[in-house]
Amino acid sequence: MSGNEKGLVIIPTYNEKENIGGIVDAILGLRLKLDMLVVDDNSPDGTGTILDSLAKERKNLFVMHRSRKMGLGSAYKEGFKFAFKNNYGFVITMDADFSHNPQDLPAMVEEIKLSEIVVGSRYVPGGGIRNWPLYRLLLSSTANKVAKFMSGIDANDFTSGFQCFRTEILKRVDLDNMRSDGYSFLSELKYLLARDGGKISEIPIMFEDRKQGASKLSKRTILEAIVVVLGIGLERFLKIKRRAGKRQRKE
Ligand SMILES: Nc1nc2c(ncn2[C@@H]2O[C@H](COP(=O)(O)OP(=O)(O)O)[C@@H](O)[C@H]2O)c(=O)[nH]1
Ligand SMILES: [Mg+2]
Repeated sequence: MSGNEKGLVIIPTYNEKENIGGIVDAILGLRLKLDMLVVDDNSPDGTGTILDSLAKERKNLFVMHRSRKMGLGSAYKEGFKFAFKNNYGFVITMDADFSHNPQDLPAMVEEIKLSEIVVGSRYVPGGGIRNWPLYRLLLSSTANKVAKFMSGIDANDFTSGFQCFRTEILKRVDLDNMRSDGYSFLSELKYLLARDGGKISEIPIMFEDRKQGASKLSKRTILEAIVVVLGIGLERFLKIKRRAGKRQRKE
């Protein structure tokens, strides 16, 4: 890749007024070659209005306003399309609530020079999670282990929302026909890319639960995401079994 290439950080927001100013400045303050696109779903707490005034003074910040809460996955899709249209070399997905530490961005930007997909991973040595309730820890780590085993894909954090993709590789995915629009979108995306030969490289991150504002994810959504991860693993697992069965019958 050329060293002059620009990346786009995409952040979806819903009611993040306590975090948004801080995260925008923490990212732009790194002085990396990064623009930011925040996709706000008409947050009732006024996050969108704050963003508009921030964008007036920051030429690297773009804001997309949607009319209602439409889910994380669809926000990312819109962000990816913006990146295609504006010829960014790579995109990074991140949360607004500081669970993903902006200080990890320099390592990610370095790594994407050598890889197609970089995942900020909580489940590699050096990575981890701080302050999550036990049930979320258990659900997340188990789902990720099972997904790795069943999918045969050498990655340890399918559900991580902190990741970086080369734009070229994202263009190969049929975004409009993906099955998930919500939280599970990112797991499905990583699976589809890796299944088609995309190389995932992981860097360790410490995920910290938000200090301000509330999580937007209900227990139901979290469970749904885990079911999708397991479904992905299972689909592949069954295909391998079926193929093995056919081979045996031939012999
Ligand atoms: N645009 C948009 N952003 C969302 C939506 N749901 C969650 N978010 C944002 O997605 C990120 C992750 O959500 P969060 O509630 O922190 O999830 P958790 O950390 O897994 O509990 C945050 O930046 C949220 O503001 C949504 O429906 N639309
Ligand atoms: Mg969060």
